[in-house]
Amino acid sequence: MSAITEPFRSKVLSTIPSDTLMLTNETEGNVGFSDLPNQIHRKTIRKGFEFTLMVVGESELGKSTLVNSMFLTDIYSDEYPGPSKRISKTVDVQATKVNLKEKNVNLSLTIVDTPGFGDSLDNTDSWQKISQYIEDRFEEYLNEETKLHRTHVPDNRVHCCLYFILPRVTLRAIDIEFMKNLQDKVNIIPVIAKADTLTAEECLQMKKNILSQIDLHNIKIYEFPDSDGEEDTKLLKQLKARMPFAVIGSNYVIDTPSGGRKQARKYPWGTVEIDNLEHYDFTALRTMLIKYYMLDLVDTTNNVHYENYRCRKLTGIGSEQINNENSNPLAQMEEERKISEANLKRMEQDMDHVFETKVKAKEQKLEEMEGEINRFDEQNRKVREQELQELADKRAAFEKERDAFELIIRHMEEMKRIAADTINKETIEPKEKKKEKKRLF
Ligand SMILES: Nc1nc2c(ncn2[C@@H]2O[C@H](COP(=O)(O)OP(=O)(O)OP(=O)(O)O)[C@@H](O)[C@H]2O)c(=O)[nH]1
Ligand SMILES: [Mg+2]
Repeated sequence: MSAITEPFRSKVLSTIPSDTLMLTNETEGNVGFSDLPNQIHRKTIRKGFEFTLMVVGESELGKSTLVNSMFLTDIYSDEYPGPSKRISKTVDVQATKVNLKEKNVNLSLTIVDTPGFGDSLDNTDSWQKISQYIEDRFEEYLNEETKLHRTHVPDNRVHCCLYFILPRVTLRAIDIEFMKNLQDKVNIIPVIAKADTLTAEECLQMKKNILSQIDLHNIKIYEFPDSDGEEDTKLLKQLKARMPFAVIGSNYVIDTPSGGRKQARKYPWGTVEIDNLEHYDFTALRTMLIKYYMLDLVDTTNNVHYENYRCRKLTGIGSEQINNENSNPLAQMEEERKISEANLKRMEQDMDHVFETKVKAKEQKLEEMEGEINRFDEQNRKVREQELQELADKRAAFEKERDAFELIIRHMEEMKRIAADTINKETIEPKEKKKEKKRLF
């Protein structure tokens, strides 16, 4: 059935100049809202996507290698190594941003690394800085969102946390503690790191152990949703059944006999392609995380974790606003005064915190700039020294040449003088001889 009645359509069409009519037979009979998905598609393509992936796990578990392998890019390289290679290994949180493009789609990817996690002798509370980082990003987002003038609210919230587990039989206390404390703040996907160090049976056993421990401790990890697209349902179910993913990563690429190129790990006994689903779950993880559920991770972050945070934040303020109807007006005023004071104090603390963060960021930037300037100065100094040396060499060469030239000049003048003397002598002598002759006569 047509959405516009025929007489109305004729009326509308007759008011439009004929040369501007672009309707084809195909679009006639539709008002156009069937094209909304395409509009959304075009709009989102134009805007691009933002995604933040956090990697947590002990040093040397292959976090950076896996991130490189997953996004087929050198986010970390010899020139720009992972944070643990650049900074001291205390639990710190470091974000690296890269812009990726695949076909026409732009992805602004932020990788958040946590160098030093689990490296101390006492790892109690090593999750705290990470938790704080996640909350700080929520707070930033909340502040941006509640601004009077907001155009684009940058989304730096952590959308997914890959938690790397040591390839050893079961979870350790630190793993359980981390997941328990962060489960309500971020989508956690546990992965068994360096799975090539386990036999197939050990790997299977480890997966079972991890799942039962997660269950036992009531830990909420990210649940990939059930697919509703008929085509992929079976595949996604199979991939999901592989959780927790046992992964390997590699920065090496080999040429395959079929003429292709693949990321692989080389061992003394042979080569393993990291995307071989027969052995490892790298492809399962990448497919689920990037191809199918990246937007779901963003949505869950927004609708569940961020919403939780907002609620916690708002009820934190609201719970103090207890309105005791039975109290007398003076007591009520006193109560309100206390609430205002508490709110003021909280705002002050928040502002202090924002200020401190900003100061820290500024200081870090200044340090970096100072480093840059020092490097620049050092370079300039070396260039100047080299130029001075070259100038000194040129001056010495010039002075040598000048001395030689002056010697030649002096020599020539001497010669000239001798020649002049000789000529003089020769001109005086004949005259004297003539005089003598005259005297004789
Ligand atoms: N056997 C094996 N080694 C791996 C794997 N992935 C990475 N490695 C090696 O492990 C070492 C550490 O890898 P990285 O990717 O730097 O590890 P990381 O977790 O980022 O280390 P930090 O940044 O120091 O915390 C490197 O020598 C890698 O080649 C893997 O899947 N299996
Ligand atoms: Mg690293």
